[in-house]
Formats: sequence, structure tokens, C-alpha cells
Amino acid sequence: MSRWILAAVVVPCCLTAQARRARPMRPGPIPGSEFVITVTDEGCEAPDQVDAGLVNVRLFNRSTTLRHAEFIKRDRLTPLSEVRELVVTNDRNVPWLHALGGPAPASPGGVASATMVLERGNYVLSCVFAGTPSVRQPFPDGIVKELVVTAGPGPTRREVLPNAEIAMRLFEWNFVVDGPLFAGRRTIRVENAGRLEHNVWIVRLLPGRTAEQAVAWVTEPLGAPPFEAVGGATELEAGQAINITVDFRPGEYVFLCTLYNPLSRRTHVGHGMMKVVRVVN
Ligand SMILES: [Cu+2]
Repeated sequence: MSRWILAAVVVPCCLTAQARRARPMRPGPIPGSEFVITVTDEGCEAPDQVDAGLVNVRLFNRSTTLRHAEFIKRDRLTPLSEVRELVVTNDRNVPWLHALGGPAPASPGGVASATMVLERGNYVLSCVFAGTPSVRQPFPDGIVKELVVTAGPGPTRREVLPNAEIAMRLFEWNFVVDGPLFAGRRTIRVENAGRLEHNVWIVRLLPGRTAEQAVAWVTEPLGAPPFEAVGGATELEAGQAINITVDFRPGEYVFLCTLYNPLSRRTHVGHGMMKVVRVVN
């Protein structure tokens, strides 16, 4: 039995047993619920319920490939199997699925973090391989999960994202970042100011590797990537924003939008949606 078939049989029952309600509040000065996702080659372990409002998401990548996590709100209670098919085939151009972002991507052994505002409703959480959307590959069943965002015990109020020290705007076809990037742990507000959906990968080039090689890899991910992925935001629909936290070291980084444009049959990075940034002390 292949590993993928074995995963499809074994993982769902394990995940059901391990699924739990997220802790409602974390102590200390950081507001919001804590939401921990652990991704392996066999599936994705995460809470199946969380309180509405601010949610601090951390993605631990225990798999052997780049991984990210997408929060997708759904207005219609379509069976998960149908939603899953839309997600894994990247055929998501339906008005009842809303891409609200999430942490992206983390290299194997790495962590990616994001803070989001989630409204009440029914969602799916997708932890599919963070590669070019046009690449078809096997997916274990547990890689796309149901998530319910509930009203929570406290008073209902409209939550807003905390202030961030750096702002990044995404649009067709570039990124704008306010001010220089210095080494250290930075919080970035990522906002989709464009008309189309966009994402951002933040990658640190390995020594001797180039931005052109990074672009080539996300377009056709063959072999080991020429970079270390350190974070970013998964697909955001127009007008959406999340905060991400990234640990920067001095060096050369590239911002990339890896989404696929079915009209032009090119990735957004193929339209020029990439930016090279040098991080200094
Ligand atoms: Cu884009």
C-alpha cells in the first residue's frame, strides 16, 4: 500500500481524536486565541473550532516539503469532499469561497506565523503543498479540514488587527513595502490592495543563489528550492489584510506571489510580481 493510500486510511481517525477546541485566550499582553497547526507528510493537525475575533496562528512544518495554511470561509455548507476537490485542483473561482489568508510558507522544520481576524462562520483549513497551483499531486484526506468559527463567550465586538511596524501592499503586479527592512523579528501588515487575489512568499536566498532561480523554482518546483522560506501570507481576496511575523537575518530576500492566472496561463510572478529586498542590521 502506498504511503498516500495509507495516509488516507489512517489519518482522519487520528485527526478526529486529536482535534480539539483552541484555547480561548492566551495569557499575557498578546490578545486573541491561539491556533496551532502541525503539518506532516500524512496530514494536518489543528483545532476544529475557534472563537471569532483575533486569532494568532502558528504553523509548524514537520513535513518534508514547503507548507502553508489557508483559511477559506465558505458561505455554503457544501460537503467537504466537494470543497476539497475545488481546493486541491485550485478551481476556486466560486463566489461562496473567500480566501482570508494564513501563514505561508514554512520550510521543513520551520515555523510561519500570522495574526488574523476571523468572523463567525464555516471555514475550511487547507494545508496543501505550497507549490505552483497548476501542479497536480496526491493529497492525503486530512490536508483539507473543516473549521467552525464560533461567537465565543465574551461580548460581541468588531475586532481589528493590532498595529504592525511595517506595511506591505499587494497589487497587480508588485509589492510596496514602507521603509527599509532591518534584521530581527518584524511584524508586517500584509494587505491586498489589488483587484485580484494575491499571496506573498518571503524567502531568503541561499548563498550563491539568485532571485531568478527563486522565480524559476516557484514556477516549476523541481529539486530543492534555492531559498529558505521564512513566512508570508496565503491567498488573500481583494481588500483583505493579515499581520505576519517574520524573523529576518541580514541577507537577500525575495517577495513572490505564486498564484496562477488562468486567463494568461502564467503565475503572478511571471507577470513580474516579485521584489528583491536586502535586509540589513
Ligand atoms: Cu498575485
